[in-house]
Amino acid sequence: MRTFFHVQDIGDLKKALEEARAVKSNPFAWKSLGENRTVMIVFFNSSLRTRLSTQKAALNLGLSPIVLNIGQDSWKLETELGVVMDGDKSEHLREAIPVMGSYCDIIAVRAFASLSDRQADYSETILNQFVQYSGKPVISLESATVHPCQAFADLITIDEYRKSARPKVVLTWAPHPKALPQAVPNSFAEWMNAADVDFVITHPHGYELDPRFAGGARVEYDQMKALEGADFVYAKNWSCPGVANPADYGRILSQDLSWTVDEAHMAVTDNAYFMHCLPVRRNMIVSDAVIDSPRSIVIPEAANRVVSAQVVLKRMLEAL
Ligand code: AN0
Ligand code: CP
Repeated sequence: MRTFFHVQDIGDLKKALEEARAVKSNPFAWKSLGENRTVMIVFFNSSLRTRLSTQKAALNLGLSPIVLNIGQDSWKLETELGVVMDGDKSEHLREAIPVMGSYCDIIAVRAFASLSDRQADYSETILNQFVQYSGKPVISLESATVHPCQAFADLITIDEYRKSARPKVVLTWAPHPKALPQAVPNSFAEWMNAADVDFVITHPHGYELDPRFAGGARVEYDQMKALEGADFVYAKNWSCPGVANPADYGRILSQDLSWTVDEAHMAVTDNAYFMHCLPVRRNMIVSDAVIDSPRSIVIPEAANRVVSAQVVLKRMLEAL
């Protein structure tokens, strides 16, 4: 595996889930696989789970992690090509990427969407420069349009908790005070479309996800109707994807608190589990009562980030 961006990169999902179970039940079985190998973990944005789980997954494999926070530990990096670098950016990505690549065997990168330039974000300009100039396998740790380590951990969690062969999974938009990227819902939709689940997306009008990720998924604009009989409720805020109207890209179109997942929403489900990738704003995305209830599985979901990262790193090490 040379890149981990999309569900297709992991191949057969049943095999990937079997591997996840094997890794989870015996995390240190591949302790010598990463010997004398290094993964560079690069952050352009904040993180709690991703930075910790990726390092933990590497350590389980005997793989040495190096973490770099761009602009804090490093020089501020210019990402645009062809600019006169007379501002506060001391170094260009064009040099920084091959230098980082020369110090490691695998590169993992977090670089969020700008939310200002749809064309640049949806062509993954930063992530693709890592592919082009590092010479190393690249993992997206949430780039402009995808968060595959999260979606894989979500699938592992659904597989663990499902009580039927084909559970109903509902992705619901929920309100948030700041504009957030579409990477998490894009990847969740892409992975759920590929998995054996009954998948429904619900959001206010204007929040339609890009069809390259959500294409084919059922969209139900009535949130309560969508939630009826759900086995899993996956809440997430995202800003306008700009599908119908590119001028609205990255904007907040609604802050309607009636979309906050509360006990009345959960009451119409089939005693569903509540999921969220975290970090979550309480009483914006989800009520205290729901996230504190025994049906909330946000902590085991976050714990599975180690498992998904370990399967991905293991596959990449095996292919080196
Ligand atoms: C980010 C997002 O919504 O993409 C990261 C989630 C894993 N969330 C925030 O910035 C709050
Ligand atoms: N879910 C997730 O990616 O969390 P962090 O942003 O804290 O890494």
